Amino acid sequence: MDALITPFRDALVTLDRNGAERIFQQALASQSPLAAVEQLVVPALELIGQDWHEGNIALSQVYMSGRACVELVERVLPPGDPARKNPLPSAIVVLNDNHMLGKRIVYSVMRASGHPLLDYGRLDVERLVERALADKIRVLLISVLILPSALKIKEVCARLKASGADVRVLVGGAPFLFDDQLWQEVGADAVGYSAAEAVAIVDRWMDEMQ
Ligand code: B12
Repeated sequence: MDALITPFRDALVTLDRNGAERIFQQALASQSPLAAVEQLVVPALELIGQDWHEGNIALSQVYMSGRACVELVERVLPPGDPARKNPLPSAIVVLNDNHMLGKRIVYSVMRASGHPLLDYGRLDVERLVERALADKIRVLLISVLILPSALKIKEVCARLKASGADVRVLVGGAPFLFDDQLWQEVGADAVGYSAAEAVAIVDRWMDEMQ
């Protein structure tokens, strides 16, 4: 799979959609859809982020690459699993920023694994706290990809805690990959680095919280 990452990245940044599609299909021939997404799409987008950070490509190329990946990934994400194992109200949200693909993947994989959760889309702190309290959310998944959004999680956790809500917060996204202490600094209960980890952590919490 590793050998496919660079050609896939190259196809994305040169807007070669057919090439990207071909390589994605090649990955799907030997991997499950989730493994293809996490081992090919995610690392290729990380390389693209790095390229942009180093000034080698334009933001428009990052944008087009993100869009192409959304289209490829949407087609293979699993549907919800009717065998529910999660009776506690749960939700997922992107806090403030505009990076939606990670949340989309985690949402689908959670649902496919028997955790039906509300999709709050993208909210700011104020509206997230309001909604989580109104829905009596017990497990809240927050996805962020830029550091300023990650730092805002601190306010969400503090306000939920101050209201006396019995809620656990699981966070994920790029800033937590760059700094492995950050999740504790923002007051979250756990961090996950992939959709599969999100499922494992929430599975464990469900046993502990019943
Ligand atoms: C595509 C992209 C964009 C696209 C987003 C399109 C879209 N609609 O999603 C566009 C072009 C809009 C964009 C804009 C910007 N971006 Co950008 N972007 C990226 C890029 C290249 C890929 C992101 C992505 O989709 N990855 C694929 C997904 C599937 O991966 P993921 O989100 O990490 O999710 C996985 C895991 O993290 C985890 N996960 C995610 N969420 C959660 C939640 C939970 C609860 C759990 C358990 C797990 C989990 O599971 C997922 C599946 O494996 C990243 C590079 C990177 N290293 O991530 C930069 C990156 C995130 N962007 C960055 C920046 C700086 C920006 C801009 C500020 C640039 C600018 N100057 O305008 C703007 C900000 C816009 C905004 N306000 O949000 C920086 C952030 C640096 C930082 N830490 O602050 C990065 C890291 C690039 C870099 N190396 O500098 N970007």
